[in-house]
Amino acid sequence: MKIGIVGYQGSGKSTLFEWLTQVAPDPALAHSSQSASVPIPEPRVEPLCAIYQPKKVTLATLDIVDTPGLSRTHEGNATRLAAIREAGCLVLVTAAFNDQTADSLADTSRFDEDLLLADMEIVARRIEKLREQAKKPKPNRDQDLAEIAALEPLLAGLEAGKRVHEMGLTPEQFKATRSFQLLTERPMLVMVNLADDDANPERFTSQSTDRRPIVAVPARLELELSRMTPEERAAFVAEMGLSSYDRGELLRRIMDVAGQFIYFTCGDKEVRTWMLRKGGTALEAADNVHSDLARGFIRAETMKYEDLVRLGSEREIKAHNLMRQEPKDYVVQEGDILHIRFSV
Ligand SMILES: Nc1nc2c(ncn2[C@@H]2O[C@H](COP(=O)(O)OP(=O)(O)OP(=O)(O)O)[C@@H](O)[C@H]2O)c(=O)[nH]1
Ligand SMILES: [Mg+2]
Repeated sequence: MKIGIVGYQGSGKSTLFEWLTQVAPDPALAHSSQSASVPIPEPRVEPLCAIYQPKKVTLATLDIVDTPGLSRTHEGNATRLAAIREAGCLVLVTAAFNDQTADSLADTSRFDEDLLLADMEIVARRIEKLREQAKKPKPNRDQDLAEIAALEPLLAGLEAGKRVHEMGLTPEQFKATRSFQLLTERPMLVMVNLADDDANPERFTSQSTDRRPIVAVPARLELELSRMTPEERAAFVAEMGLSSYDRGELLRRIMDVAGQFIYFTCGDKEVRTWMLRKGGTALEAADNVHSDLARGFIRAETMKYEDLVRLGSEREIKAHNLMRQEPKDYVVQEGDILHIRFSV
């Protein structure tokens, strides 16, 4: 899953990128984009390792992409927006340091508008082209008219300020817009980038809703803290009376906003976390691990993380009848541990 870090110039995107990925941004790539793959820290892995004693632990990853900042004058933004289109989820960084506090949530609506305008332009152009085509009698004219009928309400929604993600798409609209990579189709998390000494992040986070999730983090401070040894960090945080934000927690929040969750595969060889879209099935989970497992899928032996850790072993899980046999179309739940049974 690709996560695009987006925002206006100088809002702290590269700072956030470096903190999250621990990879220093290459200045030579400042005008295009730069990505790094980050394992998502998972606190439940340690108790699982105590049970399975695996040789290896592997964590699911997010691909974090640092993108060039948009200009507030709109000049040159089209090419910058192109760098965002690949991302499945956006993290919008807005600056609340250096006296930019007052403006930082207004920036989210401004940024929304920039994305909405870009989407409107694409959809409007397509409708116009279809209307031109439909003037002439031609074999697939009905198809063109159907596409116009699908796209018009979408355009009206965009014009009313609704993001595609919020509206949802009908199957016809999905088909008609698939190749456009519309920008407002992606879920978005707002990250308010706080000054080092900001003592009142609640004024931002209290405005967080499901529709518009908001976190507030002092990215530069967190980056500096992440460069210290744990002892130095603890001393510094205590001395300055800071509360430091957990990097893993932010990565998991991003994953959640991106519509993904964690499930596990466990054995004495490997304990591993995997990411799946919410609503994903056992067959998709199997395919994630290996396409052979999906092709030869028989069933998924499934238990809950909490049950396993409470009971301490798979033997106890079975003794309590808590190992379920699930079919292909079982909707995998957050925290499920799967053993995929398959034939070759
Ligand atoms: N005080 C403060 N300064 C910050 C913070 N985050 C970033 N900065 C500073 O703001 C400047 C811009 O930060 P970057 O991370 O390069 O911003 P950017 O969004 O990547 O900028 P562009 O890529 O040019 O659009 C740098 O001088 C940072 O040190 C923060 O949380 N607090
Ligand atoms: Mg940058």
